[in-house]
Amino acid sequence: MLTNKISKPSSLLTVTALAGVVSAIAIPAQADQWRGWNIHPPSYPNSVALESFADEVTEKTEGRIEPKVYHNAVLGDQPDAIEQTRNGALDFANFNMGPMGPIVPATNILSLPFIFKSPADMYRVMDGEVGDRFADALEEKNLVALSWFGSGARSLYNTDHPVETPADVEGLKVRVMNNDLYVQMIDELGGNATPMAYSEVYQSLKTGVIDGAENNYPSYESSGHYEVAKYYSLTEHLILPECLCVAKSSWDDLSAEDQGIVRQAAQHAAEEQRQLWEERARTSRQRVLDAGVEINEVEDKAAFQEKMQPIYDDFAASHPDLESLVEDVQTAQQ
Ligand code: BDP
Repeated sequence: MLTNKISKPSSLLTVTALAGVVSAIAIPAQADQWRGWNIHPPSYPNSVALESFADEVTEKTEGRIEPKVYHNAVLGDQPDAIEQTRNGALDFANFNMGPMGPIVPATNILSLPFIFKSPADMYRVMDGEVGDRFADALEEKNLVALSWFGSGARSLYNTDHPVETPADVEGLKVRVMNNDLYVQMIDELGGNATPMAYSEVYQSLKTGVIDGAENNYPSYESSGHYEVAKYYSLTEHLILPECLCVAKSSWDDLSAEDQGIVRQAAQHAAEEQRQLWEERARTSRQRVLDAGVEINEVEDKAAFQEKMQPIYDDFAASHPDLESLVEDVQTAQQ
């Protein structure tokens, strides 16, 4: 008879050992559940690509990593989400480089108006050695940029009139993303800049807190801003890259094999996003036209470009260490 011979400590040991066996059977490999931030609705090109990223990672790691994407900024606004990803509270995200400037000064180069000649030039620069230097700067702030998404070109829109010359911006209250550089951008044109979260723009346009904002076709359309701000003027002043970024702490926890899988999935996601983007930019343009939006070309873009010169001068004066990178971005497009 075993019963009365088993002392308490050893029976506890048995229970603990058994529990270990049971849990080892129930959860063969502890899945790493990753939380991902996304600002856009599920049908947006970036959202679809992020879902593909999540699926590919889950499949290829055989469930060791299970990324889940939270759309529509339910996990917070972009500046908040950047902080949360830097400190590891979030594991991955699709971030625009605009609101990154206050944290990673080098990325402000990407926000210098008209720095990129076209979206194709932006892709070429970011996919090459120059792009790697931006990724290095991000990594110093605990964000691992695995691939670059596109976001077309941003143009000004407002509730009142077409913008054809810089003088047409005078006195307009224009929402910008959270970055002092954009405040200066609107100031130089004689407007009043209001940094504001993306989620607040629709209501603020509607109630007249602001007169306008600036964005690409897909965001102008999917956010509904076109319903209230009917004049879309093709200034195309910003061509901003976006990253698929992973929190450094989450990245460092991965085996080399899983890092390879995650990096490749991020690259596939960027390819998909860039393709979907082209289609969506076209359909968004058509949707806003059908809704009665007035789109105007800006004949004299040089007039806007000239107004931006003080931003370049001030940036050079305040960041002499970044001047060579500014030049490299420019010469890589020649
Ligand atoms: C969209 C970007 C998004 C920005 C948004 C904005 O994809 O990341 O947050 O513009 O204007 O085009 O805030």
